[in-house]
Amino acid sequence: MKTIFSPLHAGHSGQTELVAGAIVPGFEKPSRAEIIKARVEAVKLGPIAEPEPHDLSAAKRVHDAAYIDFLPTVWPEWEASGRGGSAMPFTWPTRGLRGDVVPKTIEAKLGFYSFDAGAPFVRGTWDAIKSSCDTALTAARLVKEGQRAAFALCRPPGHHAGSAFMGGYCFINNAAVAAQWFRDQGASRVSILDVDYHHGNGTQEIFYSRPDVQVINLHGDPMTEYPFFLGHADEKGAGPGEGFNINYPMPFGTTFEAWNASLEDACRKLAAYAPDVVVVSLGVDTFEKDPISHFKLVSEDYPRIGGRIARLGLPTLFVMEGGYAVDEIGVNAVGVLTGFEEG
Ligand code: OKP
Ligand code: ZN
Repeated sequence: MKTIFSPLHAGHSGQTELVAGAIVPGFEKPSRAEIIKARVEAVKLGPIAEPEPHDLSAAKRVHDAAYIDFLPTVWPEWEASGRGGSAMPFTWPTRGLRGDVVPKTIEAKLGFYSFDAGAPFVRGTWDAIKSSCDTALTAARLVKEGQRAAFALCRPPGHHAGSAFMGGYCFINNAAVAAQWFRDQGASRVSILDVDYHHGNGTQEIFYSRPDVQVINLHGDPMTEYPFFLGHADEKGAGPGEGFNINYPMPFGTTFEAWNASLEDACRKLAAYAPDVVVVSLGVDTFEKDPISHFKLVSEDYPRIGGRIARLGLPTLFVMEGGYAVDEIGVNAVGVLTGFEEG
């Protein structure tokens, strides 16, 4: 299958994050994408091409227009204000505060458009966000034009970004933008299968009241795992979307056997929905050696995941999300893709 990759991801580099009370270098770093790209080349998965630029109208189909227009202003305003380090918020309009007035200070605007401090900006961040979204849209077009599958090697990831908020390394929800683009191109139904270790809260929020996009998530139980405030099994969709959101929260220590039982159930529900296309939010932070996660999958499991997805027999867009064990991220992510091609 063809891979879409943009070198502009590399400008989103040197961000810092807060971990257990300490400011540390970010886990979501450029080498992640470079190592996956090197593995795509090593196993000869297929050609690699750069994304075509798109205007922001596709992103605005799932995100608030003011939110999208805010993103390119963040770094210039942060820098002009004399602030240093990575641009990130400190204050959020949580319960008891006003969430209906956009303040004027850049740090406060970041709080207005975030759910955590986990999506830091540096100088190259906007160009990386834009190229990541373009990567998903360009790969989506390959699938629309008849390819069985395509790989959007997106960085930064997207599944924590909601209609009007960033967080958890995510800014634009690449998978959601692609799913909506398929709908706008004539697909009747789209399924999003999110196998990243973390719950895709942004994707869930975007499609929660809609029957035309089925959202399925396999992830660490939010009672004990980030993003904590969404991802429970009783979140099944609202109104016309009732029944079209499906969550599989799993405990720390989950091995492939138990994880795969959830995948099997998910694939049956997906097949019953009979979508025209599947968008896979592909995270490999379920890996046993992932530095921020707590599942126990091993490298041999990833091709089996790809094989199961292939047996759905549906056009499939893979969109890269998380995975922080950089030494094995290429083997694991591309393992899903080679397993798909052999399945
Ligand atoms: C992004 B993706 C703070 C820990 C927060 C954020 C994880 C974001 C994961 N001490 N970690 O779903 O892989
Ligand atoms: Zn994750």
